[in-house]
Amino acid sequence: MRTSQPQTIYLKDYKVPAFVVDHVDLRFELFEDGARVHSLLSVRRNPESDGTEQNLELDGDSLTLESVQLDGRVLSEGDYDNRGEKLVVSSVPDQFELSVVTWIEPQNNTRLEGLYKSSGMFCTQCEAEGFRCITYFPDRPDVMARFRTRIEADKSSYPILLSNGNDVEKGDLDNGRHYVTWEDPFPKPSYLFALVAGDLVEKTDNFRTMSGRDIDLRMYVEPRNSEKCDHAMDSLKRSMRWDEEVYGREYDLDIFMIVAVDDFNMGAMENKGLNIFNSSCVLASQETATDVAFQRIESIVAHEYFHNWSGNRVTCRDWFQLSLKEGFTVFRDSQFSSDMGSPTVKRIEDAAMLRTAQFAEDSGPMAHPVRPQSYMEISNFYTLTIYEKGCEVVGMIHTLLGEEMFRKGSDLYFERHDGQAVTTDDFVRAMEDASGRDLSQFRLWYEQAGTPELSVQDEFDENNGVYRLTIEQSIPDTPGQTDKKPQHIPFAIGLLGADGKALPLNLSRDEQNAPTERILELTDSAHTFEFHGLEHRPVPSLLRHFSAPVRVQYDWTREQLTFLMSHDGDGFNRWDAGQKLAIDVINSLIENPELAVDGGLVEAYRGLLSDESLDQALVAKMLQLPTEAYLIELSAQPAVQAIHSAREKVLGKLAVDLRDELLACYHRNTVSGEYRVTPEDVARRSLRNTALAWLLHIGDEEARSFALTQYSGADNMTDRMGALRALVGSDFENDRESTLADFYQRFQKDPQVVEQWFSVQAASSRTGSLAQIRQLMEHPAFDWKNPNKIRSVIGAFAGQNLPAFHAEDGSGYQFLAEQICRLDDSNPQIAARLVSPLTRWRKFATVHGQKMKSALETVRDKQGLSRDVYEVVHKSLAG
Ligand code: B3K
Ligand code: ZN
Repeated sequence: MRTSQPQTIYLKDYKVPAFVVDHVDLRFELFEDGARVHSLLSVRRNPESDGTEQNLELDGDSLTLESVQLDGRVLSEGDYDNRGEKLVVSSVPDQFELSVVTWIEPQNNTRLEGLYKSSGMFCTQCEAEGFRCITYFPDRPDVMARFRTRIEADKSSYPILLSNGNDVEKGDLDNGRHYVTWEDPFPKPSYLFALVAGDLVEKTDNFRTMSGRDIDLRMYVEPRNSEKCDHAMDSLKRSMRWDEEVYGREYDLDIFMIVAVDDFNMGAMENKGLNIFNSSCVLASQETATDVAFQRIESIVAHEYFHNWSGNRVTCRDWFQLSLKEGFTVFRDSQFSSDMGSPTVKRIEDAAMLRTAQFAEDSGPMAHPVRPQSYMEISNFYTLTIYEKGCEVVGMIHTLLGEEMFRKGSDLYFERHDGQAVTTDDFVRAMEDASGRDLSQFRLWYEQAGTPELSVQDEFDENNGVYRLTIEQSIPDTPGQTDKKPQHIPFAIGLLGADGKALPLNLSRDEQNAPTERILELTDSAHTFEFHGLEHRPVPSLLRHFSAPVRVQYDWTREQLTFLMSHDGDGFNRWDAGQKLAIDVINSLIENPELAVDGGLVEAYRGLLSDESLDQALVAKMLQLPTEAYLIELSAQPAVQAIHSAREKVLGKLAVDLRDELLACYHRNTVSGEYRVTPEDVARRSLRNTALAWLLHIGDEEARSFALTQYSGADNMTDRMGALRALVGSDFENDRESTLADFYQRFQKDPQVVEQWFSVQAASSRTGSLAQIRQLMEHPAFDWKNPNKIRSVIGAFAGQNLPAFHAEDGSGYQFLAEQICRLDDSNPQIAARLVSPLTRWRKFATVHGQKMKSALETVRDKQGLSRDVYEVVHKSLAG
């Protein structure tokens, strides 16, 4: 059990390790009632440290110590101290071998950190600080060692024994046991260690690298999942090829393994040569996974694979540098997804997520810089800021340097730091050194928290044909940070003429052949740019491709937005104009619910639905109304029920007025032939399912029969789920109930599908009342030990079923507090994640805010609160 008054750890206190470990020899004896871990460390004093430290300090957590030997001599209890979370060995020599035996109980490990059991198999999760739950070790990323791992277990229950690197020896032991020894030639931090033991089927494939080496690719899954591996395997091969072509990075070991486990705290883990995945992020078949899941799997497989260079070969010096590997790797995986699918759609998805969720984080009590200055529990810092804003920061460097210089920079970074544990500053320096660009001001993106706000004013000087754009930036205060300096912001723009054509952006009177898009670089708190040679006042297209993670304030008229929706040359801004228009219309209904829905919006949507010459993938995105979560984010004091009603009213109006177009869209987009996850087919299925959902929303009888037919006849999960979701979102109560029952009947043996079944109900206001949520939690398929089930019921309720979560009486908040307290003892990481919806209590109107606050207080007052939940709750209540 962790202490309830955790310490804060500061970046400024970083010290190089006093001792380094060159080699680790591990032997695991795995049994049903526990595991014995023998560890032999080759330790030496770090020549880079000041050499004054007499004692060796190793981290440990929940370990039973059986013995300690130093250079073969058994130490007695006076020679070491293992009270608290450390093993301190006194007065050690400069170089020595330390052998430690510990006993652990993976079968009772519900935190899912370290070594634990999931559906009968042993598996590990060591990032960030799980290795210390396996054995005593300097569990910090700047200690990089070579690992040799021998695993011993019962042969019939655990025929497959895996660890990092190459298998170098195997054999049988007495009592029906066997062993396999693995050796990883690459020095690595302990967080990349992995072990798996189970009764798994192996799926194999191979990949020839650019230098002609043959790599064995292996996937290990439970036998019932053996038909769900192809997509991940194909994604892996595409990722390997792409990383060679785009970054010149080749895979380095002879084997690459992927294992799927059902109980996993997050999506996946990039352990060296042995990636471990949450089953829901790797297993797919067309009957059981939606298009969205197929795409997510492709990007997560790529992400973990890309970590082999950005994270494993070059790792983080300390956990404050987490975004060094995460931001860069997310950037790499989004480039990859963009290359594999539709770049515009990918950009829209990334920006929408960032603006909805990261901006919320950045303006709440947990706001922190991309490189934080302090933390209590590092698990709380695997955040949208570290990952997604971190990705945007790397993306801005890419924009400022251009493709070629960026590649020079990444080559230099990998070459210079291969085998090292480094900082975000080292990354930026490599980019500077390779390109000759000065990024000193740019570094503020790593240091300052908060989302920059740009306010844009324009004027047109008719006499001189000059269009003037003034842009001011400011960055709001965040916990512990005020008076921020202006940041270096790449701001992409274009100007449109009355005919919708892109105008040349002449920055001076006599400029020739000016481009029609420019990246303006903002570095001061205010800039004015002049564009010359214009006959009429242009319509500006601002922050194209979402070129920086900032908020832009400009007084758009509805006419300008409608115009940009159909004319902007930048697909992203076309989509964004549609969103802004819809937001404006929804907001006016929130202010005045009696108002009629603006016919201009209906006509704009009619245009989208009818014009088949448009990019249908973009249209599919444009048809999605802004989410409730985003509308809440944008509002200074959100009234959730009013937002919900206004949005529903707009949806209803669009569906009624555009019924013919929606029916035509539904029929036109039937996809025949083989199931493929191409941008075209994904767009068609999405359009069709959106049309269906809208029509069911208004109770259309014809659409109802289409939904029922589509549901029962579907040959893929996207269509089946699309129909189910449409029915769940309708008032056809009997159909809703019978279809949900049928769905469970069909798929009850498949946990990944049951999770989708849970979440479609928990996320909908029609099926996710608090009473219904409690019923779902009583369902035999619900499992408190399985994070996916928690996320699909409790997470979906609090994160997506917003009218129910924000119920007037505060019952949603108290419910969540109750679940957090319950989970805190068994799985603190998952419990801490669930606190997030409550952290923004200050944003909500007093009556709601106070109820959210009191739910937080309920959690705060729980006895023996974990460090994870403690940090989030206390920071949220502070100030
Ligand atoms: N690096 C892991 C995340 C580990 C989370 C630990 N609490 C997965 C990833 O980002 O690739
Ligand atoms: Zn990652």
